[in-house]
Amino acid sequence: MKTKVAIIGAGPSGLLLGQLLAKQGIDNVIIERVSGDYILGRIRAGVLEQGMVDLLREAGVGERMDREGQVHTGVELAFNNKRVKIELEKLTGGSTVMVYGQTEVTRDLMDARSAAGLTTYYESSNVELHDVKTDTPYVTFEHGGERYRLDCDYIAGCDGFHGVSRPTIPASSRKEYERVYPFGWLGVLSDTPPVNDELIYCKTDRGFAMTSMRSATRSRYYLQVPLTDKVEDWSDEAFWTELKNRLPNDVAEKLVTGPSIEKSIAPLRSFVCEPMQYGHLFLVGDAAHIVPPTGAKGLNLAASDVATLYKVLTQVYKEGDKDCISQYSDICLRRVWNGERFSWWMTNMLHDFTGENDLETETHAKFMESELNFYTDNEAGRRVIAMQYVGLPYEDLV
Ligand code: FAS
Ligand code: PHB
Repeated sequence: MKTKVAIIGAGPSGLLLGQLLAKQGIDNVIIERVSGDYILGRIRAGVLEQGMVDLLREAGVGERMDREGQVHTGVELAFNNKRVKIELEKLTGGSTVMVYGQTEVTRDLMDARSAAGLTTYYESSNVELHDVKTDTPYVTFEHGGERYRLDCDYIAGCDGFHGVSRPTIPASSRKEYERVYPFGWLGVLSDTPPVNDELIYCKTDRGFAMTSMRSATRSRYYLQVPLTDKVEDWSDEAFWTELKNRLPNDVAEKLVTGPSIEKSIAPLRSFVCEPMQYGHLFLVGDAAHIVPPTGAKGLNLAASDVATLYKVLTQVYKEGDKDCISQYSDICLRRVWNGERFSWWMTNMLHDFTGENDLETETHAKFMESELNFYTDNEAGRRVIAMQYVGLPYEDLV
């Protein structure tokens, strides 16, 4: 088999790239490890930056998002018995975010790919990338009991943090940066009306909590929990009780509880692999970087990687310009590190890092308390938060 671009992974990165390339007539094949239903069962991001919204519309999959998504003009930070509104639209001169779940983005992309008759090999195994430093790379994989070889010009590694693409780059040719946080996020999805019309990030002595939503009838809530916790340790009742303990009183009073339809614990880490390109292999999204979800950047950084790779490959195939390939990694990494720093900063300001009688962490907590007060007490500080939350501009090729 032969294609122009082999895409490893049918998450949002792979599907969005495949859709955009197809619109330019650039043939591509996606090879995915699990089933489409399994991917749709993973509950992840909820907030889309304007750049991602625009990209989904450009890919021709924005119709349901525009109909069912919710445009948000602000978010709230709650701490020290006060609620501070970060007026995104006002502070950035018009930028907003769209609340529309990653599950729905993925579903729209899957439906569009299927309708376009594009090839996706779900439930593939033993995926291996070969000769990525040559002009004739190829992928081998097993599917339906058969072994396949896919020859291509380029490989897009959209296979997430645990994928096969990043390890294909020799350890001597890549540098990995990482910070693992000493807690996780316990998330619950419930078919209950959201407790507040905007997201609230709550910092409390009991730990972080967050209120979000997927629609007017479906809510998403999070609690900071120790890494030693297991999801089976948390009954629905225990979750709702602790959430109420961490929400501002006037919000807790309004909380509508109900059975969880999804409940999971996600570890938090900051991670970046440099470079994001090796020969004819490009790393995209979580395959190259991970952020703690406190800044709502994970999915959005994946989208900006896709935008850059889409520009590069369009330039290669439409203009015959291969020189632009060398720009991919640097352009992506400039925006990735901005997202990493913002996510690390928000995580440090809003979570409880203190250990038992640990002066180091208690001193850190005092610094972060002062940081949060300083940046929320004045409009310039709130503008710094707002500019990063809505997303910094995408960079064009030079
Ligand atoms: P993905 O991991 O989504 O997709 C990679 C795909 O590659 C998967 O379908 C996988 O099955 C496949 N794959 C892996 N190995 C393979 C192989 N060897 N061969 C073929 N296919 C292979 N981001 C936010 O912005 N907000 C959030 O609240 C948020 N919450 C999250 C919660 C959790 C538990 C996790 C894990 C992530 C969360 N994220 C969040 C980040 C998340 O949204 C990612 O940024 C997003 O899924 C990135 O998309 P992809 O790069 O496509 O990677
Ligand atoms: C979510 O709705 O899942 C969500 C929103 C914002 C975040 C993290 C998660 O920062």
